[in-house]
Amino acid sequence: MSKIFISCALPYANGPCHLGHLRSTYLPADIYARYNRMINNDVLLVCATDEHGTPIAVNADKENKKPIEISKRYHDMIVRDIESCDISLDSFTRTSDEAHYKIAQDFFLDLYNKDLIYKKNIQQLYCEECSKFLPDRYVEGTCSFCGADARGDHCEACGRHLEPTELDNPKCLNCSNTPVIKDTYQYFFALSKFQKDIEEYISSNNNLPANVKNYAGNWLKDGLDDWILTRNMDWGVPVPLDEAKGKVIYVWGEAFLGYISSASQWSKKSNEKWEDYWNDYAIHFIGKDIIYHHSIFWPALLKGYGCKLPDNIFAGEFLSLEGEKMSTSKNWVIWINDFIKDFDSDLLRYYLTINAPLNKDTDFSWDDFGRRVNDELADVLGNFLHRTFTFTSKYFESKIPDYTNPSKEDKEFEIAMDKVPSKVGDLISDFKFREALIEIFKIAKKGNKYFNDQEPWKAVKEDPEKAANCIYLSNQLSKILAICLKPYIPNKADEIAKIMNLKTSNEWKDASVLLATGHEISKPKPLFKKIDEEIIEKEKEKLYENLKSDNMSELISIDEFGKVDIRIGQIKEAEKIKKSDKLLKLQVDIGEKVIQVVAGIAQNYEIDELISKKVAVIVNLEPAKLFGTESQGMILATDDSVALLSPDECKIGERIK
Ligand code: B3M
Ligand code: ZN
Repeated sequence: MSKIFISCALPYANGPCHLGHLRSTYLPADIYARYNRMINNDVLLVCATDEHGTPIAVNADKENKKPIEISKRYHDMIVRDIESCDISLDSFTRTSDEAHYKIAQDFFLDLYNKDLIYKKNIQQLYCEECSKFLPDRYVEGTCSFCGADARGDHCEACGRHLEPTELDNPKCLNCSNTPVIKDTYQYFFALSKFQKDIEEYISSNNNLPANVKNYAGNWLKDGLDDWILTRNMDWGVPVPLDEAKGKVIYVWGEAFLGYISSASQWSKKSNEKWEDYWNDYAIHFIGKDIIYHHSIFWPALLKGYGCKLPDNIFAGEFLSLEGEKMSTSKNWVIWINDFIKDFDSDLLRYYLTINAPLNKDTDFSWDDFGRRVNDELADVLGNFLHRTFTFTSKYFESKIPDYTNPSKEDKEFEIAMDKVPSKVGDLISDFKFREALIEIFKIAKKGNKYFNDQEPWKAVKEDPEKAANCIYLSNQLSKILAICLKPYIPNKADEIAKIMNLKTSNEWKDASVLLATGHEISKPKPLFKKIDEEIIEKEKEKLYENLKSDNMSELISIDEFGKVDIRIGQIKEAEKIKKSDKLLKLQVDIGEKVIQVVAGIAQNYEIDELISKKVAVIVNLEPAKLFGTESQGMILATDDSVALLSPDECKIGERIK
């Protein structure tokens, strides 16, 4: 038995969890943890909420609350979300815990005493109105390289780090005044000293998957720069030096220690040493956007401290939604809590795993979700189990029948299913979670075919031995399924085990222990219901409605509301937008040109009815993309009707004041 330290990236306590978090991080970590427990490895699965950083502090300011109130609110929601998806964490703590502060400060001091953290004079933006320096998100402006809106010292659009002088028109987020550049100092981590070590770590570690190696390799090529490790602000872990009043450790400089502080709080309770787990095998499950932090920055910090580096880093790629990038600010997202209200978490766990391998970007689509639940969970898996169990109870008094004189087909089927547990196990060990699940479904499909071919409903009268063999083997496979599915869909797997009265289904090796003839099963019940198309349609509508009603204004930014330019336009063409029940793509003549506008009016008008109608349209908007379709304007509409104007009332292109 070996010990395994597994961590999930720490979610920011700045919002609840959505499907993206689940797919890239928690679910794969949980599948891996559950499987390893089943093969009797000793697993420690840890996580915590990441509670510092400027976004949380800025949100607190906005709501006139303390940051800890905000982070507590979201911590509680995240706990709820994670529990509702059965992520089997051993410890889930907070980076605002006292234990975390102590560990993070000791770690900082250790590196400081080794001169790996040093003080340096720099210039930063300072708001004279608010009498404070403006770290990260506390300042907004435009990037002097690409002209995009940028926050703090980083431009999201071009990905550049920005020096204070490289942010044009900077404004204090709090008071909108223009900050000045002022001398100050911060502490830096001597990351550049670790170039060789990290190169060696990345190139010699054969566990690391290709995406991690590639990303890390690219950054290493450019040479590592020292990292600024502190900020002037109140919210965070204070820099543990008397001279550094008013400074905190940068959130990324202490968040990693959350893995350790979570584990050490677990140690206190369990009286076991988390270090034993870390030293045996440590793996981080993360999203691909934080590969840099985990493959370079964190190993360098650990190296500096003198600690063993993680054995593996597993980075899940992104999940999009209905073909578009997820965006919490635009509410283009499915929150776990909303999903769980309508569907079993196991359905979600299944879909997010089978949908694509983790090392590929993938998409959540409601239609595809419905299809997979119906065609795969219900028709393949559910059908096989249900017919096996009902047949057992109907014709064999709910008892596993004898297995005698197996036919060629029986033997072939038996051999095929015997191989499944080890094949699936090997794939999971190799992080091929989807491929392993596909193997499970392949054998369930085979089971259905075997059952059909044996025709036990006929055989039971004509050739009872044949029927008995079929039901015997089908039950053996059902048991294998109950066990092999457990890392993926733990609740459903337990339901199968319950129907089968399995005494042991917690260990992988149970899959290879045969059910004895005469073993009695319980009354069967259908395990997977099909989802009606109507329900899927409703979910889709909800998604688009939420986007439209609450967040249209964020999709389309008008420079200043007073300058809005409304013109009379005439609809020339209209067509439906795929995947949407409400949106139409319109070509609107506004006099000097024809513009394309996306409008959510499909339920209220027939397409024909709209052609050549005049409408009021805002024309000076930045083009926005709605579901892959560019919109260059916005039709003025009330809740359910577009402002259609009678033809002779006004001229095309005329401006409405
Ligand atoms: N809190 C979340 C993220 O960037 C960030 C992870 C910290 S892991 C130490 O996805
Ligand atoms: Zn200010």
